[in-house]
Amino acid sequence: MPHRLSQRAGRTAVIGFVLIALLALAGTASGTTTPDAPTTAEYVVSGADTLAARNAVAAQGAVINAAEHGVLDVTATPREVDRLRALGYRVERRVTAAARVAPEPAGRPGDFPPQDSGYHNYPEMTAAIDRIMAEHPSLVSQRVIGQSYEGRDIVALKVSDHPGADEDEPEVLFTHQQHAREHLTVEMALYTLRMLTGSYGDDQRVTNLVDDREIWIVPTLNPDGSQYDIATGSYRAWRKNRQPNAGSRAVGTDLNRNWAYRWGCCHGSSGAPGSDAYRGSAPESAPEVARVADFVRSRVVDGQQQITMAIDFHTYSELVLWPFGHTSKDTGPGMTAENAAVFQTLGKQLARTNGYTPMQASDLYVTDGTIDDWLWGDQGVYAFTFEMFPGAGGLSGFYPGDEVIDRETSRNREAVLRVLSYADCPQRVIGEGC
Ligand code: GEM
Ligand code: CA
Ligand code: CA
Ligand code: ZN
Repeated sequence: MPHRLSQRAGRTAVIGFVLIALLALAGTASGTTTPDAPTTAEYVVSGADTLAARNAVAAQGAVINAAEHGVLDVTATPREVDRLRALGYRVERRVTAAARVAPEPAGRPGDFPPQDSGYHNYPEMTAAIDRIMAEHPSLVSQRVIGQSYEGRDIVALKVSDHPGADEDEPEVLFTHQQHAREHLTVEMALYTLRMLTGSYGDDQRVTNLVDDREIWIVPTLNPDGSQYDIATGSYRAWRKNRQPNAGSRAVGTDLNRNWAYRWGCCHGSSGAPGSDAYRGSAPESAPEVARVADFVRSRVVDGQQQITMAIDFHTYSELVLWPFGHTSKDTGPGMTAENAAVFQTLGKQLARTNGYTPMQASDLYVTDGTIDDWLWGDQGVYAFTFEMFPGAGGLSGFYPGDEVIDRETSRNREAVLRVLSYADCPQRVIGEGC
């Protein structure tokens, strides 16, 4: 709708929107060479200052990491760069490697650099969860819902007052770290777990929500990529999972292009294994996506999906996004005017609580095979994507220092609680009954 678009135009210009990874630069910066030598690199694309232009860039398979004032930071393969130039865009190699991507001094292999030791690697995350569960056995239970490609456990934590029982209560899903380098999102999961358990019994609002909801937290969907990102002790800026691709040296699928709703439909992902937006060989071809999708489907009881609302956490750009991403239409098949009003009203309300910028996902550019499109389109879950801190920042935006963790996770406290509150009847936000 025109009025929405014009409203947004100004905002969109100043949005740093983040999408994808940067392998080549990271590898070079950290002085490492890997057998799967990256084929992508970071470029600056100018002359792309409209939504149509962003969609055209994304449709070539390039991943748009940020869009500010018509200048795009993209991660692209040489072939994608050729296609962008053929379309008439000016494309320059970005030469300055972000300082934080090759931090000095480097950490121990498989760990964060010493100055970022406040972040949790996968074993540390597991230990932190175990400690919280030991402190609050009556509030948290854990389910291993499957394994990653390399065999790491993917877990779903359940927070509720009777976590061992399946009560007849609205369920809410929080997912984290589909993209390896978005480590702040794991801290968000730990924050939510600590906040809900730590305030239980003290804070009446939290107590009521834990009593009357069943809250699922998947703290990482991509443990393999996460560990790979820090495997050398320096950051690689890895995005995808670590699953090999038949017939290619390029490793990995972009998990957030692999979900089974209108997969690959709309020029919002890539069919090239070397691309950072590679959608995989088939919907749910990534085991991590398949296991989480199976878990979500397992929450259908008596024909009714128990999960009513969800947030999928990413970094960075400080955005609240909602479906659909695969089409720029506001309404249409699978999205009534009332559904769209719920998303818009609640999305704007959530954004007021954390200072992020709200918009329909496709107002940045079209993406297909994302989790929020699948959760809504296939499962009827009111699902949002949050892009956390920072608002802008190139490649280093993925690696804010650990001193921001407390501030930038607690920044989402109110949004998390608000989603939990509306989970019994999301339509209430527009004054409709259930
Ligand atoms: C994103 S989120 C894509 C935006 N669209 C939808 N439907 N959520 C991505 O997956 O590229 C940004 C990120 O990676 O953080
Ligand atoms: Ca239940
Ligand atoms: Ca209960
Ligand atoms: Zn992401």
